[in-house]
Amino acid sequence: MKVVVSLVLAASALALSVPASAQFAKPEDAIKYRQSALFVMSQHFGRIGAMVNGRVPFDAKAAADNADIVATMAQLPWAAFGPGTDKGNTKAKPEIWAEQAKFKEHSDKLIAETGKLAVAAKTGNLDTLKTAFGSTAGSCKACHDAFRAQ
Ligand code: ASC
Repeated sequence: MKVVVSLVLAASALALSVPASAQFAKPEDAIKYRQSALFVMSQHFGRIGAMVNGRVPFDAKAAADNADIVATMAQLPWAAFGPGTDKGNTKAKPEIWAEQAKFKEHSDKLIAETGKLAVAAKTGNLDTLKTAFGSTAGSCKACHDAFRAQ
């Protein structure tokens, strides 16, 4: 039993120490993964946007739930921009790999802004949410302008 436990612990430690880019079986999987994470994020961000823009009535609980999902999803795409994932069914510009520090600034900014969005949503105050939504959208746009092809 002890041996089994040790083996399981060793295997998990190994899995955790493998670089994130190596967690995808093939480059297409990494591309599909990051697009999926960004798509799910945009769906939930869009639901907040509909409230912020008055297209649907403000529902504080729904906004907070959506913002938590956005903040979680915002952490996921970046590990899937590893080496060799620049070609294929992707709008990712080569600059992502040529200017990695700048790209990381953008992803760190999104993670920070979506964290603030989740906090803002929990206040239940629509104006507070609007401000955080605007900053988050600005972060999405800045990265797209720099690093996503049309
Ligand atoms: C969205 C979405 C984006 C951003 C961006 C904000 O809902 O899908 O890519 O917001 O349009 O400027």
